[in-house]
Amino acid sequence: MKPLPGIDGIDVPGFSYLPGFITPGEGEALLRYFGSLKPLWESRHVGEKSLRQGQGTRRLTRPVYWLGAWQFACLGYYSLPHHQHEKCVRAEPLPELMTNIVRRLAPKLAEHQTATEQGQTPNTCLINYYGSELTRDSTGRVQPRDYARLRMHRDAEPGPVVMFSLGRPALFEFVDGATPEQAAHALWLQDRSVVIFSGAHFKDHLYHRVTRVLHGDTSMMPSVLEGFRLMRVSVSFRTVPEAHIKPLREFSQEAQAKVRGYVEQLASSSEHFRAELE
Ligand SMILES: O=C(O)CCC(=O)C(=O)O
Repeated sequence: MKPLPGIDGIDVPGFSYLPGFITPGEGEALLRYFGSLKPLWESRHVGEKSLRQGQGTRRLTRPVYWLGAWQFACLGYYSLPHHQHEKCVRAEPLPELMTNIVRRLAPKLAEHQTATEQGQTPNTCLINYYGSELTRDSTGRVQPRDYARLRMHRDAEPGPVVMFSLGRPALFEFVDGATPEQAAHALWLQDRSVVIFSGAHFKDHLYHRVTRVLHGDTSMMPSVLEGFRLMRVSVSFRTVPEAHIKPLREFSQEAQAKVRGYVEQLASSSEHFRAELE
């Protein structure tokens, strides 16, 4: 199926695409803010069985940063979407810049919310940094390796998913788990666009993924990690029950030990995580 180019808006039950919803000024300010964060390239949780079978940890396909609550991969976020205990570590709050845009989206969001979800606003988000890792080959030449993709998955948090896109266009696909080789819907997400999806078809039945990000001029993208060329940033907002979000010190010793290395990395540039460690 030929992907839609992402130039025109889309509004069908369960799916809205709003090109240019984020203003150029907001887009620049968001990129400056994302550039001020130090994302983590986390490793996924590996179950006991996989460990026994000799499988090591697997790195996520891209560096990430969470606001509101950090749902660490090594605590099982990606492998156990329905587990809620010891999953959400209290993180920095969303900046006003982001909450203002989400507030402007409220009327559209309300169209996607069920009667019991009305009035809820997302309280956490995952910032995905898509790009190429720059490594040197044996002759010293820089070899970019394109990591700009995200495997098929569903977001398990309740309510609609809201996503921002900034930077190079990304091919976003919905797929049926029974036939993942072909996309059920495909769309190029353009710079400064917003997507909202919800309901039985788009959120609960289909999976979604990012299969590629277009190469091209990335001069407006900030540099966030050494040896990494950033091409695109996406933000997916979620609503997590506040009762599930805990400060790290309230986690078990075992869970704290799993994430300590990451929190130490975050603490080197985050006041919030520095305080968490103390
Ligand atoms: O990068 C995107 O546009 C998709 C992000 C996404 O699916 C997610 O964060 O769960």
